[in-house]
Amino acid sequence: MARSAGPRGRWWRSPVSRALAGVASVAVTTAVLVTAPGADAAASTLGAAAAQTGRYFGTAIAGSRLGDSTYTTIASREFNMVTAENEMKPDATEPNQNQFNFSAGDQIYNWATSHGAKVRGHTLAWHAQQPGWMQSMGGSTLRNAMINHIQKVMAHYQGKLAYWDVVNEAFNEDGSRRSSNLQSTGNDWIEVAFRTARAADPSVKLCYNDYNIDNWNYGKTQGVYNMVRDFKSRGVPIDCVGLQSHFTGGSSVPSNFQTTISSFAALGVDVALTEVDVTNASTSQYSALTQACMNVARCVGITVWGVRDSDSWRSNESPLLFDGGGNKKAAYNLVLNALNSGTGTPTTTPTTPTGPTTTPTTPGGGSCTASLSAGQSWSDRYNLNVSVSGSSTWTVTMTVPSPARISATWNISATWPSSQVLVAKPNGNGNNWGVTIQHNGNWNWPSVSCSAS
Ligand code: 9MR
Repeated sequence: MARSAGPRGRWWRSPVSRALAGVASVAVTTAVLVTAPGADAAASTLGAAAAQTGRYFGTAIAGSRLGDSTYTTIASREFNMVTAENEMKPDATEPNQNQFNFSAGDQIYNWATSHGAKVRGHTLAWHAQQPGWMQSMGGSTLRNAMINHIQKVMAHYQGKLAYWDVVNEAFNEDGSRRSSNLQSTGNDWIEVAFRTARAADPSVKLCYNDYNIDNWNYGKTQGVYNMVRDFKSRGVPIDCVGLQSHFTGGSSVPSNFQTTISSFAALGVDVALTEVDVTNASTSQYSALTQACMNVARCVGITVWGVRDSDSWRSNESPLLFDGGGNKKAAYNLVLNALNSGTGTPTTTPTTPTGPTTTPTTPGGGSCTASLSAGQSWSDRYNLNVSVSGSSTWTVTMTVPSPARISATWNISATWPSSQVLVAKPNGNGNNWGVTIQHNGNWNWPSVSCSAS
C-alpha cells in the first residue's frame, strides 16, 4: 500500500520540522528525512505502525511461554514494548523479606530487549500478589517494607525500563480508596511510593495503573483523576496514568473513552492503555480504542494483555488479536489500519516550538561530530535525529536542559548517569539515531559532545 502523501508525510516533513532542521544542518537533515523508515509505506506490524506516530504497541509476556516458538515468533515480530505478566510483581521479586529474586523478571527483560522491545515495569505496590510475609504486615513495618521493596527493585532495573507501574489498583469503584494493608498504613502511602520511586530511578517514567477508569463519568475514574491532579499541583512525581482497558468480563469501550484519555493527558501526564483485551475481540471496540489513543497526542502507546487467545487470563472470551493457532484475527487488521492511518492528529493544538536556542551541533573531544536535526514535534514532546560522523566507535553524551527529560531513544545503547544526561554508544544499527524529549516547558535543545575511541 504505497502512499505519496498523508499524515505520515507530515510526520517527517512538517514545516516545523523543516524550519527547526534548518537551524542545525541542512545536509544532515536532508539525509535523515529522506531515509526515514516508514515515510512512504504502511507498516506491516503493530509495533512499526505505532512507531510512525511516536507510539509503541506492546504485549504482556509470560516467562513460561518463552519456549513456545509460535508465541515468540509473533511476539518478537509484532510488539516493541513488553510488560512482564507476573514476573516483576512483589511476590516474584521479593519472595522472602529483603531477599530479592530477579531471575524471572530478568528473563523477560532480556528477551524483550534482545528483540528490540522496551519494557514497562509492572508493578511495585499493589494489594494483590504480595508475598506471604508482606500480606500479614501492617503499619510502619509495612510502610518501611514497601519503601525498601521499591528502592531495591528499582535499583536492580535502574536506567533500563521505560515505565514503572509504581502503584496498581488502589481505588474502589466509587472513587474512594480501596481498603488494603497498604492503605491502612496511611492515606499518603501512594505519594510516598511515587516519591521513593523517583529518588530510586529518575530515568524511568512513573505510572499509576488501574482498571475501570475508562468511562469519564464513572466514580473510580474521577477518583483517580482527582488524585493525579492533586499530585501534579503539589509536585508529587507522577508521569503517567495507565488505563488497563480490560473490556472483558462484562465491560466494553465507553463512548467517552477519548474524553477520559484527553482529560488525564491535560493534567500533564502520559496516558497509556496498558492491559487491553476485548470480549470476542470485537472489531468495532478494538478500532474505537485504538483510534481514541491515536486522537490524543499524549496517549503514548497500547499494550494488549497477551499474544494469542490461548495466552489470555480470560481465554474463554477470546479477547486478543491472535487466535490460539497464532493467526491474525479480524481485529488485528483493524488495529493495524488505525495505527497506519496516521491520524495521530492531536485533539489539543500542538504548541509551536520556540527553540532551539542552544547551539545544536557540538564537535566533541575525539575525532567525531554529533549533528542534531529536528524530527516530529507534538505539544508536549519532540524528536531529535542525531547523526554521528568521523568515527564508528563513538560515545555521545547528551545533556538536556531541566526540566526537559529524554523519554525514548532509538538505535543506540543507552546509559543514564542522571535523569538529564544520556550516554549513547552504537548498538550495531549505524550512526543515525534519535531521542524523544519531553520538553516540560523548555524547548531548548540539549547539548551534545562526541568522543571517539
Ligand atoms: O494476567 C495475570 C494473571 O496471570 C495472574 O494470575 C493475575 C493475578 O493477579 O494477574 C493477571 O494480571 C493482572 C494485572 O497484573 C493487573 N491488572 C489485572 C490483570 C488481570 O487480572
